[in-house]
Amino acid sequence: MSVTPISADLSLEIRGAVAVVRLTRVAKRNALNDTLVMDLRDVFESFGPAIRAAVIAGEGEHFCAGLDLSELSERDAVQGVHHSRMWHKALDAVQAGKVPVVAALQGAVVGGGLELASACHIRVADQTTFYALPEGSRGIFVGGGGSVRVPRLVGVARMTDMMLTGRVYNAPDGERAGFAQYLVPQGEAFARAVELAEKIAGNAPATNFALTHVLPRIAEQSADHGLMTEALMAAVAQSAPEAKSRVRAFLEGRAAKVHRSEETA
Ligand code: 1HE
Repeated sequence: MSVTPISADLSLEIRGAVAVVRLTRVAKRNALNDTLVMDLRDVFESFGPAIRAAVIAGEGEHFCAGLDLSELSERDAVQGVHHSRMWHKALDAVQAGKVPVVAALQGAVVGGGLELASACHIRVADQTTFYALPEGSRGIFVGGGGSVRVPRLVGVARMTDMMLTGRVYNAPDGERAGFAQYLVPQGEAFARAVELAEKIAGNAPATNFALTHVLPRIAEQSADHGLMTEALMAAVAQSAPEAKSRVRAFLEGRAAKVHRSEETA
C-alpha cells in the first residue's frame, strides 16, 4: 500500500487492484476548486491496467461541500460555459473511465459534491450523510453534470424540489430515494466501499466494461436498439476465455453458488 499525495488537497493510494482517491481539503470541507477538479480528472485518466476498481472518499466529517464558492468570481457567460465544461470533463473521467468507481459518503454530499457522487457507479453512505443542492438558494444552477445525473438517480421531481425549496435528505431518506445503494453505520462507509471495490476488481473486465460503458447507453436507447446492443455485448462478453473458464468452474462445482442475502439495505 502506498499513498501518493497528488497535491495538498488530493491523494492516491493503491491497494492491490483498487485505487483509493481521497479529497484531503478538510479545512474547506473538501470544496472543489478548479485545480482540484482538474487533478481529479488527471488521476482518473492515469489508471493503468493493474487498477481494476476505484474508491473515492473525502477526509474528515464531510464528503464534499461542492464548488469552492470563493472561486465563483466575475465570469462572463462564455467563461461560465467553459468552467462548467471543465467539470463535465472531470466527472466524465470518473463515470466513463477505465474502472468502476465506488463513492464512500459521510456528512455533506452537497452541490458539486453530490454531482461528483452521482458520477460514481455505486454510492455507500454512512448514517451522518446528507444530500442537498444549495445552488438553488445561492442563485445559481448546477454545472457539474447534476441536471443529467441526479434525476437518473432520484427523478426530476426530487431534484426540482431540492433546488426550489432547499430540501435536504438525511441518510435513511436519501438511501430510500436512491442517492445511495448502501447505508451503513457511522464511520463504516469507507471500509464497505473498499470491500465492494475489491469484489468488483475480481470481476471479468468485460463485465465491468459492460456495466460502466454499455448499460448506461442501453438505458438511453429505444427498446429495439437497446436489445440489439445488449445482444452484441452479451456475445462479446461470453466469447472471452475468462467467461468460459468461470462458467466451467461453476458447472464443475468449483465456484460459489448464489446465497440468500442477510442484508436489508
Ligand atoms: C467553503 C465551502 C464551499 C465550506 N466553498 N468554502 N456548496 C454549498 O453551498 C455548501 C456550503 N457549505 C456548507 O454549507 C457547510 O460548510 C458544510 C455543511 C459543508 C459544513 O459545515 P461546517 O460547519 O462543518 O463547516 P463551515 O464552518 O461552514 O466551513 C468550514 C470552512 O470551509 C469555512 O471556511 P473558513 O475559512 O471560514 O474556515 C467555509 O467557508 C469553508 N467552506 N464549504 C468555499 N462550498 C459545478 S457547479 C456546483 C455548484 C455548487 O456546488 S454550489 C454549492 C456550494
